[in-house]
Amino acid sequence: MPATKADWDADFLKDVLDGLGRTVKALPAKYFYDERGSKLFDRICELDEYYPTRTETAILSRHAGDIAERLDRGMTLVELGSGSSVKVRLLLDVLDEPAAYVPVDISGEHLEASAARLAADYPDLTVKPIHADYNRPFPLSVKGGPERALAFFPGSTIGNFSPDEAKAFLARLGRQLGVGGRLLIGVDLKKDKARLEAAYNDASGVTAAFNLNLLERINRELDGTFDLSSFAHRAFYNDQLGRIEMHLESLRPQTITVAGVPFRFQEGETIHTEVSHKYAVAEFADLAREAHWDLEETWTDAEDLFSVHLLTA
Ligand code: AVI
Repeated sequence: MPATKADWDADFLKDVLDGLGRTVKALPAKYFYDERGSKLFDRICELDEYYPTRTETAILSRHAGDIAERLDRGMTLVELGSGSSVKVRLLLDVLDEPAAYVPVDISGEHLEASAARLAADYPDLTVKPIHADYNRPFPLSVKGGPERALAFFPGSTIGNFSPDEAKAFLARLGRQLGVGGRLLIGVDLKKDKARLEAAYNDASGVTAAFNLNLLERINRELDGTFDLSSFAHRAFYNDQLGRIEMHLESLRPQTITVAGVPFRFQEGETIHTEVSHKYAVAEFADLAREAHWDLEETWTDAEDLFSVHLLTA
């Protein structure tokens, strides 16, 4: 994990130069989440078209008691990509004397502010934020051993990995927690294409702003020269691969530079910025099994839009 701000910037620069230098240009989606990007994502979660957040919240609210009953007293709750730490409150409200809450997030300022708010609202809870990219190993110690560890990975963020990456990530997480560790994970389900595409093409343009903010961030932090008005947000469902793809399309032929390095764009050429895979319940169960997790329970909503799974390592 990068240790200092300069190391984070060096990683960002390296990933951007590498991604824009490819034949098919692509940027890692994790860089969406600077301060502004995190706020835009919070707004996405409240959009009418973006059903995952409210559907997952409803599932968690409805089944929180059932989830808590399956867990021991004194669990340490580790949230991967904790963002604003909103949904976790549904669990903290019902868990039997949780020992600690460990929010892990790549966005430092957002993490500190959210952790401070949560600590103020749960004065008896130990809150230990970790500023880290949870895709890489980070130090984690759980009082009482693996059986007391509950990783929480909501929001279908697992969909932002390819299936192979998701499997590797889950296998690594299982090893990190140890045998008996638990995982509560939200996974967006396959559904009607129009519904999926509307969720990533909202009428008020918040998702477009979220996508374009990546270029603004490159301009600001890496001395980039992107003209934002000459790139457009594109999002569509790829049926064959079972995923939403987000791209930024160049609206004209142009050359931009990042830290002085030039990159040529054809008109219509895109930068692939995100994948968001959707899984049938059985597909996710297979993937989890291949990553050495046992599926304990799955909860869905009445429309089968979204799923929440409890797994044991
Ligand atoms: C964080 N992640 C699960 C979101 C998703 O739906 O894939 C990110 C997002 N991108 C555009 N809208 C939301």
